[in-house]
Amino acid sequence: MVRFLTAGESHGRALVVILEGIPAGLPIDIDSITRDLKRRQGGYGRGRRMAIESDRADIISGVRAGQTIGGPIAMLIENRDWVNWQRTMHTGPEPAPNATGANRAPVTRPRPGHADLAGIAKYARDDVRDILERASARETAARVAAGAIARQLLAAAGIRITSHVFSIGSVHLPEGTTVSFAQAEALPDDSPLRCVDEETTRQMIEVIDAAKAAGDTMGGGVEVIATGVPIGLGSYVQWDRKLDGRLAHALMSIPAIKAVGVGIGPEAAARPGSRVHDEIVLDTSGGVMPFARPTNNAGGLEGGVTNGEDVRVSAWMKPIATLMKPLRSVDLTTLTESGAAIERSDVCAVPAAAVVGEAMVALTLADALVEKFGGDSLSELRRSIDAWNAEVGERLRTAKKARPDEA
Ligand code: EPS
Repeated sequence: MVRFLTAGESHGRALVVILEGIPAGLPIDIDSITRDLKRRQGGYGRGRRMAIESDRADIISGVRAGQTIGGPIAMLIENRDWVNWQRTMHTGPEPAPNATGANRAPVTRPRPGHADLAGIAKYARDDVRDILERASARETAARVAAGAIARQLLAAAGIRITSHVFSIGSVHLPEGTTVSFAQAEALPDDSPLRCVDEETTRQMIEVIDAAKAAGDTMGGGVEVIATGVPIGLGSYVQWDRKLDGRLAHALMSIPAIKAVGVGIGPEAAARPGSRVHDEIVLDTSGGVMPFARPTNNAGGLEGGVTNGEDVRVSAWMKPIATLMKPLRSVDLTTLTESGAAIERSDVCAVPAAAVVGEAMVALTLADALVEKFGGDSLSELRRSIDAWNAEVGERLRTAKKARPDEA
């Protein structure tokens, strides 16, 4: 089982992640972890915090001489901003004598849309900071570090993952556009919005600029695509083994994600079956299976099982909850109506959500891969993937010949 836990507050000392279940013998490329962390920090519409941070994951266990050794992989990502927060975010009862940064007043006006109000009620805290620090999307840096390792495991099995942004607010890619894996993968790391269309990108930038000028924020939609995924991951036999459900959970758990789609998603409910289901045709071009699917409306998942096509999942993000022109709230100390608290924040973090989405899909697929093919070491895992590919291809190619003999 590939699983992970994160810890850390947005303005605490560091984020921590423990990733478990990665087989031994996987070479770890630190630079590609750093690259994913950097991609998460980018995108048009990010706030000043991203200028302070330059995220790097320090591997502190589970890897030796550049290879995984089978034990839990622990990583630490330091918050550079910590120097400005030591007198507010100290873990001891008092700040250390040499603590730096301001001693900030408690946050008392919960922001609509954030975890603030529900959090203070649930955890019996008075200072909203006790809630927002952990509810912050800063935590997703830890997920991206873990996801970067999951991605390296998947790459060893021939699976690659990419993403793109298809909408910001009401601006979206032209109706009917399908973005191929190759198109999304070709987006440069410094692409402003991870959108494949230039004109749409221009309009998205305009919408973000207008929101910023109005003290407002913007959400949008992202799609994550995985290619090279073997047929047969996940299962239909029990509700919690369905891979579409597991991917939906993984994506929905990203802060601010309000809806998830698989393949054409909600559009499938608006079309007749004849325009939804992907036909099966014979293909003798030498792939693992003698079949092809001319369309992929299902997003590579049928019955909660991968069908060998690209896995395509979408997530819709709401606008960030911190508004520079705040919505109405109530001050918890005076019980009077007042504008919600203003924390430094982003105007739009949809491109970052795409990168976090890649990480969550990578972690979920890595779990499904290890579940199906097992193995404590990479060579063991690879052997069983190769054996499966040979066996499934052979069986499906010969089945039709075998039938007359049986009669
Ligand atoms: C984020 C770090 C945060 C925010 C943002 C994402 O840093 P700070 O609060 O210091 O500016 O920029 O978080 C939120 C929008 C949120 O609602 O929590 C990050 O590392 O991605």
